[in-house]
Amino acid sequence: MVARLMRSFVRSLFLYILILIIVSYVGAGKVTPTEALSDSLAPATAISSPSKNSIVSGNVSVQAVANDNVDVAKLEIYADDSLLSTTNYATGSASVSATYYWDTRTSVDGFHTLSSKAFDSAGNIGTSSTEAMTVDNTPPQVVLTNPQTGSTVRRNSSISITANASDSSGIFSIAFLIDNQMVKTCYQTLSCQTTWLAFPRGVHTIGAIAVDRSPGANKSSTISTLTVK
Ligand SMILES: [Ca+2]
Ligand SMILES: [Ca+2]
Repeated sequence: MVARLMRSFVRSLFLYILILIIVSYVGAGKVTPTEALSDSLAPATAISSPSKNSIVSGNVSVQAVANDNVDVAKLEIYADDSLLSTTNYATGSASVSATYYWDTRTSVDGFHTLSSKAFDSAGNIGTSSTEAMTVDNTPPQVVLTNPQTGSTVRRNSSISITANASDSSGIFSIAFLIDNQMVKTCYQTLSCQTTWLAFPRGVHTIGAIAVDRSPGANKSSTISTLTVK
């Protein structure tokens, strides 16, 4: 009798302990089948090229990168708020990149932004920070300030040739050509000067070419004529 009671007590105690273990294990949220499969972490993404605050012109290679704890299913690239490209990836691609060739000539010159958006296969969305860019497809302005076109000078006189240039991206160079021969180049300056000994007699051409500091190296030129008598 006592032995049966003891066996019953031990069996009840064992069951009680077992239930306590199961309740505490599940209650603590250690592992449940649903949670083991879920993914609540959004992918991280960024514009990796061009670097922020770049001056861009012409065709620009825009690169975005993304990574996720499980996988990146899709990566989008945006200019301002317009979708430029969508790239899809195979299941299990945890680290990805995408490239889009952006023709900046389809955008007006000035301030623009680039950003990216990454989606994982669980539907989480990660958004990059917004990177500022300046589009410059406009050639510089250049003016030959001396000599005045159409003027006449004496043979063997010393002629000062001067030009000014300006551009929203800055000036890379100003070059002078006399009768299509390069005679002088000034760099990183808005004005350039050289001296020419007027020779021989006849009509000569004096040209100035300015190049801006955009990656596309936009350029402008102007030409004057000068008669040496
Ligand atoms: Ca994820
Ligand atoms: Ca420019």
